Amino acid sequence: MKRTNGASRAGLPVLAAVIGLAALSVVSAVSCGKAMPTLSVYTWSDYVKPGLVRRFERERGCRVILDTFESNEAMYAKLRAGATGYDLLTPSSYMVSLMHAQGLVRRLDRALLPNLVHIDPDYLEKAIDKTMDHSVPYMITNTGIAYLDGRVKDVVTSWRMFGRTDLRGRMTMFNDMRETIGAALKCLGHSINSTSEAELAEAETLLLEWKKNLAKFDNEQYKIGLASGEFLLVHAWSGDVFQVRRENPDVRFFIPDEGTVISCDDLVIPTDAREAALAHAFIDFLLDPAVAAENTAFIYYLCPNKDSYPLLPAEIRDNPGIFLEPGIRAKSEMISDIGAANALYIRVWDRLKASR
Ligand code: N2P
Repeated sequence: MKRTNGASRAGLPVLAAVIGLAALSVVSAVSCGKAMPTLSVYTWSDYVKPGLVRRFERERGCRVILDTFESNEAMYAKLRAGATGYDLLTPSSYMVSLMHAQGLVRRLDRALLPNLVHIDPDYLEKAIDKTMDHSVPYMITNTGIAYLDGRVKDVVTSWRMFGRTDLRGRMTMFNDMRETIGAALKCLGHSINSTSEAELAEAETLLLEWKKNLAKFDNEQYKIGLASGEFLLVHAWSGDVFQVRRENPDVRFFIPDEGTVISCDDLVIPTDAREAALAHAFIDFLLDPAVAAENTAFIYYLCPNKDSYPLLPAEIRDNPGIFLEPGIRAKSEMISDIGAANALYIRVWDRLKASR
């Protein structure tokens, strides 16, 4: 009896607290009788600082759900297969032009995006959507090669490293048609946007030779694999490499002398978005110079936001893998939408993936 009474006396405040908490969470999930708005973002992995997402959720009283894709083509295929429910996407610019041509993305409402004034005009000059009609540049990626210092001998800063038979089984290249064919084209002195059948045939021959040395084609696990020493040399995106350098200081990165792929991933709102106003609010939040600098300092990709540059730590401002040297930049290119010639790339890619 005593124990029961004691337990129930102690239990009452606990019960009241539980009911109170439950009531609170109902209040916070419902505002003015409406469910809490949810922003559904479909993006690359490790591509936004989690603390900033939480800050936006708090400030706007909303939830943000992040779903990830590993390549532009995989994202596009999923949308074409009927995936709906996304409010914001971050495809690379060449994929944005294709999606725009197909009516898959909305024209942006500039009145909701006052922070567009911070975008770097030098970048916009080279951008495909120069007026930011339907896309806003989010992050710039430089593609290169990462390796483990002390574990790879005689490093030459060239795409030819993938031909090194002594590294057989310990290297990876991207599971990304345009990036990987682009690397071979660049190695051969051709454009990453070549539409010449002869040049693509040359690239295919080179890739078939490189493939024998690769452990796999991969876009996400490679960085952990490099940090752990499973892989010694990998085809890599700049920010991913600098993120894993926190775990293994022997990780090194270079942009091959032949030049490379520079990509910009853009923020776009799909035509069928349910939370377009909230998507605009999130874009504008990400473009605030202080937010952009904090995001870049965490993910190590560069947001082309001119007013964020002075706020970046020296480690980022002086990093030639993030701000490319002019000579390398001049030899590098952005992937463009090559229209019908894409079929040539698909054929090369399919044969490469099927080869043994
Ligand atoms: C982030 C992937 C980088 C985006 N994990 C490639 N454009």
